[in-house]
Amino acid sequence: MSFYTREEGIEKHEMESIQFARLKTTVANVYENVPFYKREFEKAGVKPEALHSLTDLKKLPFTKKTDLRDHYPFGLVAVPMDEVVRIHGSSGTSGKPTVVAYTKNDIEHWSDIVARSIYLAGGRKGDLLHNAYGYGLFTGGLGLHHGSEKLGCATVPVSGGNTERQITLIEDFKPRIICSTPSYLLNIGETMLAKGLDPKKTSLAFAILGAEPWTEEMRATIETMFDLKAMDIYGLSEVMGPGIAMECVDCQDGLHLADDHFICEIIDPDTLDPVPDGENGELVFTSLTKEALPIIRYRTGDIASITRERCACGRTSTRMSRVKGRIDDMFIIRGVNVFPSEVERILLQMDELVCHYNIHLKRAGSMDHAELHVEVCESFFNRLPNGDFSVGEGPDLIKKIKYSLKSQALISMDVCLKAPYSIPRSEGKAKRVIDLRGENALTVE
Ligand code: DLL
Repeated sequence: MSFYTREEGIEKHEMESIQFARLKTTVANVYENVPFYKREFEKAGVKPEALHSLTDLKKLPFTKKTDLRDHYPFGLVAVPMDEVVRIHGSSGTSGKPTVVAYTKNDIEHWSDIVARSIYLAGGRKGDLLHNAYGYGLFTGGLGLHHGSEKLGCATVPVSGGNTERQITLIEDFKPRIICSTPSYLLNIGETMLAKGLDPKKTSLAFAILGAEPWTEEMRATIETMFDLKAMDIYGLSEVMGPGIAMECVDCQDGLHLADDHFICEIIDPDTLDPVPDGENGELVFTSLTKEALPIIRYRTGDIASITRERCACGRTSTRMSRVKGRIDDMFIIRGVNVFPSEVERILLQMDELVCHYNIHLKRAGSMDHAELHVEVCESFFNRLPNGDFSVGEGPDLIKKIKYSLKSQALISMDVCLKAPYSIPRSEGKAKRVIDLRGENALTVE
């Protein structure tokens, strides 16, 4: 088994001593150089000297998204601004972005981390990599780009959108690897099929998919559609960008965390207590090597679990599960907590449906209710008289969907079937929840 770096295979205790040394440096750095952290540490009654082992990390206060917003744009930067060589931002849809900064060394480390991630996914020097993540403030495009070049791949910086051109370049350049959101790769595949092209016949062997929640069912759909292997990549701009964790092509069994650069904790988002390995909770990250914007115990709002068991590929890194969703995307219908990914998992078990759906949240009186809009596949649609969902097999399919949601996940939703291609396609992060409840109506990405 070949690893990209030695660190991927070292024993836990050796990794922990690397982590502890780096943690001490990071904590001393933020205490000295970021007034916000000095204040927060003082409020919590801790000094950097109080760190005697990794377990002391939990004495430190959490950092939240609002802390980054409150110090917009550069209030949490720990180095003089003339050492900053790059600025990125979060992909929020409204208001000001959450800003993050990088030094030259930060970009070097990030490139190494992403190069290792691409290697984990099967990429090798000399491969051609088609990068359909958006270039810009979003970290997806440039993050994958620098890692790909570092690994030695011929990198095609296509960015998101212009699907026709994506297809032309895939056909002509014959890339071995594609990077995009899962929903956008599905869109590319469908567009190929509509043009009479067979996605199975492309040169693509590996897909590096992330930036939004997706499911094993979606993986199966994409892998079959393109005849490739699809791996999950996780990251967030506040902590660095893509590459914080990456699945290996060998096992596709959880995402390998970059333990040498980040410490991951899982907490109960209500009590803030640690959650045992294997149980879902909120992911919290502390950076270990970042210079421009080191971050301490950042609450991501993402729900997942971790395991410290060695992967069958031989790597010893901590592995995290697929992200189930963000706490903010979760909605409560009749007392049941619902993540869109749970709905997706159930829908994709039905041959009559395709992976294009969204959930409309509405308020009737004091009650919230959810309406699922989901597309049927073409062959089902063609069997309906005049495309009318209220006759033929339509009502039975609605009943079947409602029953599956209720019996498998206790979810009660109204169901509206939609004609093929009637739900807007994603060119980046798919919009799964459309909140139509009153004044604060918003669309959750
Ligand atoms: O989405 C970074 C990224 C780019 C990751 C390309 C992977 C590939 P942000 O725009 O800051 O950064 O959004 C971060 O997206 O907190 C998660 O809620 C979600 N997310 C990212 N990757 C995954 C994933 C990038 N693999 C937010 N599965 C995170 C589920 C993901 N959700």
